[in-house]
Amino acid sequence: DDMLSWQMPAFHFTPGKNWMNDPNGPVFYKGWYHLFYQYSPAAPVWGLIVWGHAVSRDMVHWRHLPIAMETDKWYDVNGVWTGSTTILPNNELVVLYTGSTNESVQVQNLAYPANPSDPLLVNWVKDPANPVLVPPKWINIKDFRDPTTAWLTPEGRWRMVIGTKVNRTGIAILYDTDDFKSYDLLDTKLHQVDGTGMWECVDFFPVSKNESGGLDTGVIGPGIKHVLKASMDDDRCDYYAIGDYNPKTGTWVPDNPKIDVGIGLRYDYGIYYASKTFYDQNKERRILWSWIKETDSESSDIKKGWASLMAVPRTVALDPLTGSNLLQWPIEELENIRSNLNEFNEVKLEPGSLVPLNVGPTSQLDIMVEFELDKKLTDSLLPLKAGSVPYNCAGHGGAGVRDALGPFGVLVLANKNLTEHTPAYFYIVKGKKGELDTFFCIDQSRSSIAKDVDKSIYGSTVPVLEGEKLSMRILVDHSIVEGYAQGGRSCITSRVYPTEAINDDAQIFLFNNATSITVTASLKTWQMGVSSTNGSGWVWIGP
Ligand code: DQQ
Repeated sequence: DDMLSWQMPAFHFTPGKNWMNDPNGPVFYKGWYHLFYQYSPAAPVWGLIVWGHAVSRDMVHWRHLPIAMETDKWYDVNGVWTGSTTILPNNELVVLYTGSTNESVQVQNLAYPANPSDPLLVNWVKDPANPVLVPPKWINIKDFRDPTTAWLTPEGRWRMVIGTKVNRTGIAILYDTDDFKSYDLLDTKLHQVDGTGMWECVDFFPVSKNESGGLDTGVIGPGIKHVLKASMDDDRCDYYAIGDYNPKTGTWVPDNPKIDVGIGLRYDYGIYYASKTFYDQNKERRILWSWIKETDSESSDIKKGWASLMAVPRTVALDPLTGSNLLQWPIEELENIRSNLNEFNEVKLEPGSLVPLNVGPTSQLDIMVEFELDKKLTDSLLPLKAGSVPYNCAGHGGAGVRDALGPFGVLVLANKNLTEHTPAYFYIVKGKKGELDTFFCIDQSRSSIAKDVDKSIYGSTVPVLEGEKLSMRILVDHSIVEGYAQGGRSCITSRVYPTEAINDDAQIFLFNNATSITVTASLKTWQMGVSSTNGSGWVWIGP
């Protein structure tokens, strides 16, 4: 039916049919970007997982390849689970992945391309030495998974991280190896945080304080910080922290213990899980992939025949201005599928205004907006009273609740009478000490008149520095809306399932629900990928 087929994204990766979860082993090899992923070929629900495989020249147009690894060995017969690729100095690839054994023990296995001269890497060999790692005695056999990319230590050994937990403490442990077959567990833990539960899909990588490009995983030295990320099985969110890594002791310490892993910063304040980065040596950048699940009902997924997509690949780097958060931004290749630019300059948004924008079809859009506020008004705003409940996006009723300095932003996937619409907005409050706090939110509460879909309100604070305009970028692709505030300091991914605001009936608006401030908006919008797709899936464009 039209509504369900409309939900298929056009420029986000999906397997087309059935179920997908975590991105696995991303790598650039002989001119091709490879994406493997947790794939359930039997149904659009999680089940017996194999490695799906697709390749691309630009991470925008994809070609699906045969399943790379099946559940055909006793050590992975219950699932070929998440893993990572390492590029050896001679340019050979090795993959480490978690297998769920015939007894559901989580073990680590080694695999490599059957034919390294095949740039498409169609066939894979599992090493006869598998499993190469079994859970140490002090770890539960079902809490030992998702090996990272390995890197060379100053001693010339390979080192990688695995996530685990003991009781309620989430832990990242390190192994050193020379040949990827026998391993030494380090005595120290890379890091651990009490009360966080199982750490899935741990990621660990360096970022530069001075340069905007990415760093290969093993790079250490002055001017370099290290990011530790864990996917929290407890609340299904990806948390990261920035800190210092000591390769000698094999430990990592967060810069700010208050925003430690599992406690503070998230890659994304919406739906975003089991993400993984890789160093793209082709363009010297670090790329972040992430699984975005469905938030409708399982019966809808079965009806439409597919479930889950990948967020658009994002570059990640340390924010040079704050030094305390990452910047995530859609890869530049996505700009190649932009067309039909529409520009609006200095649109005045009086308190309570709603301005329709005529930009043509709106189910595949890239929107970039800047907002300017009258500084005198922000100065005159009264600080929060002692004892009053601080604002947060989820708890204050969404985009319909009006206050002095917000909300204002963009409505996407809106129908004519606004019974369906998804607002992305800023909301400014003056804190108890008189400081301005800016929130970036996406409100799904009226995104659909359907009853069986998630309608949470997502968001968090976003750092805004002196003299900066407020800016947001919104990618709309049928059933996914991705928001990036302040150049990617804060991101929100939401899945929305309108029933009426689809096809030609979907519109976008600017809005200002603030009661005491006029906001000036300037924006650009582009159609995304409309020439190369028909809006219902992927079109392969050959090399
Ligand atoms: N998904 C995989 C596991 C991983 C989890 C299984 C995270 O390896 O821990 O499909 O979503």
